[in-house]
Amino acid sequence: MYRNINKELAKIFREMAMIYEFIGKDEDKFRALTYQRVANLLEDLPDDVRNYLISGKLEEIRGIGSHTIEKIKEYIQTGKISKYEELKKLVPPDFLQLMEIPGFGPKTLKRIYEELGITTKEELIKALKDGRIASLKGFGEKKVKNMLKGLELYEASQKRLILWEALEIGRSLVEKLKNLKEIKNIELAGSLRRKKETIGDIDILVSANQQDREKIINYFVNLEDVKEILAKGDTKASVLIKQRERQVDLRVINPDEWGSALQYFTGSKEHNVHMRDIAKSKGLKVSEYGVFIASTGEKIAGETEEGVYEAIGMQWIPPELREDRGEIEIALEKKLPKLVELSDIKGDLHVHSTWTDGMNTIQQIIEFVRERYKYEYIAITDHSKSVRVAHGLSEEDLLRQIEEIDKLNKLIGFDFIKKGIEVDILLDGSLDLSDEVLSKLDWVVASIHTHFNRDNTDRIIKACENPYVTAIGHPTGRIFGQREGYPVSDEILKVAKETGTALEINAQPNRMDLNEVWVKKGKEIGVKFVISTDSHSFGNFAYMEIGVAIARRGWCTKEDILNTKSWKEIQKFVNAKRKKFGVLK
Ligand code: DGT
Ligand code: CA
Ligand code: CA
Ligand code: ZN
Repeated sequence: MYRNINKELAKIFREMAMIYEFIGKDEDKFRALTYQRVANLLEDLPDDVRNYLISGKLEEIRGIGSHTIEKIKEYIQTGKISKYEELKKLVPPDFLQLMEIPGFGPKTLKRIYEELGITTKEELIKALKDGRIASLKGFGEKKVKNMLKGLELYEASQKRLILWEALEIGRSLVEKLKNLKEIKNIELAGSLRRKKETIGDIDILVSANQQDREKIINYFVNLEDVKEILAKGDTKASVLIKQRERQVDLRVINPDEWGSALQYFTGSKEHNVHMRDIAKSKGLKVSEYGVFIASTGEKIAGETEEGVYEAIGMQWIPPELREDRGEIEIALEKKLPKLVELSDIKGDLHVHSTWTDGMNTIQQIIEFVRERYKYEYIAITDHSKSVRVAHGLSEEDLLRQIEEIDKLNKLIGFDFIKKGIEVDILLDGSLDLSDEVLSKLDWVVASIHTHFNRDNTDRIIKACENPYVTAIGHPTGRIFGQREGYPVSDEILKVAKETGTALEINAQPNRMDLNEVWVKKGKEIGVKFVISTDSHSFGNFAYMEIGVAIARRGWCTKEDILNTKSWKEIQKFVNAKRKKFGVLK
């Protein structure tokens, strides 16, 4: 039975780390670091931690000691960790949640707690607004403004789930429901099937015979995930689940209505409304029960979604396009593009290793990726020197890394690992590493990691004009729940196209940068994109799916995405830019 115990444990270890930081004694700092590391490791295990325990492999992981293993075992056996229960009592309950918010770290909260005696979120907000916190030594107006902004972004991010999180939850529920043999068809519907970047509630659609409905609905509302039943009827139920207290709607329909119900409950509402208008003009009536001839009531489609669209004279429309952004007109002409698919992806061109802030060595990454993915190449793109928190690479470091990659590739027998960098774009738009060293690389991602408050169009344009920059990383800089993107003009699309620079669709779940709106605009003027996971650990490679979803929602075909191409083709793209700028003959 699927249960994301790795995540549950990671959350507990992360909270224990924050509590130790909050207590803030010298000997606690070390514990905080250890637990933070354990949390990262757990979150990143590609398989259930219980399998690691059984096979004895948990002990082998560097950074997981015997005390940690005891705690993990305790949690698996009892559902609790007594040390955690003990530690929790040392922190006001509201603060545990607040500590996740940028600007509200454990040290900040500790001072607010000790110096102002504040113990609840409500009091804290009041003190932020009435100037008490601003007057604390070292705080000030600016910090308070940032804290309030952080809180606002955090609260907004709590209202809707980001796609990846919702997919994980939705899929695990679908897995559980699949235990019921009475279920004939099951599918995630609503915004989750359309792969929207944020998800309000999770919709699950099931088909089954009439007499089995009750059993299915009862099974659903009694799942261990369910915190509260909001509504329960003959054909549907709504619940709040424990994870993030999210609403999940389940609908059970007849097998011969599967297509029309799936179409209806996938939405979007705007798409459905427009589609029904078209049907009406053709003398048809569309509902979740089928497509009917209006005059006679005769049912002409409903069993399959393809059949529903066909009955109205349309091509089947991929769910990601169903936003009434022109897809209906084009489907009537039967001219929809063939959207890029996850299976088209041939490699990942933004990956971090232990050379900077990644969790795994290049060798470990090679083994993992080659075992799990059918990739033809990946690029190691660690940070450059000015990103100090990530221990960025200097020119010399990078030359050493190039040597190591050469050695590793020799062992593999071909150049699987491409030599890359995520070079920092400095404030004046120049790059953090010399052209000379960049010229030795196969792939250069240039990214902004500082000065998020200014309009950064100029920096990005200047980076595009460097002959060696092959892609701009996370071009708008937004991070869900933490910060809005910096202002940047869509002039960068034009410049990317003209200079032959690719733009990244960064698939980190809290980035999704570029987003679908940018991608669609860029695609229309011929910009090339690269979908990258920006992996810092094994689990991150799976985010490729998110990036592909953004590309699909931006109407991209395989042709628009560079990393659907062979390395030879990518090299042509890289060299064309170098030739254009006269650094390659
Ligand atoms: P969300 O949950 O805010 O992320 O967005 P959706 O699209 O999942 O919306 P939701 O959960 O309210 O409804 C699921 C689908 O059901 C929606 O995409 C289309 C369909 N639907 C719901 N209400 C209506 C309605 O009033 N009219 C029409 N035509 N369709 C509806
Ligand atoms: Ca929904
Ligand atoms: Ca819903
Ligand atoms: Zn990166």
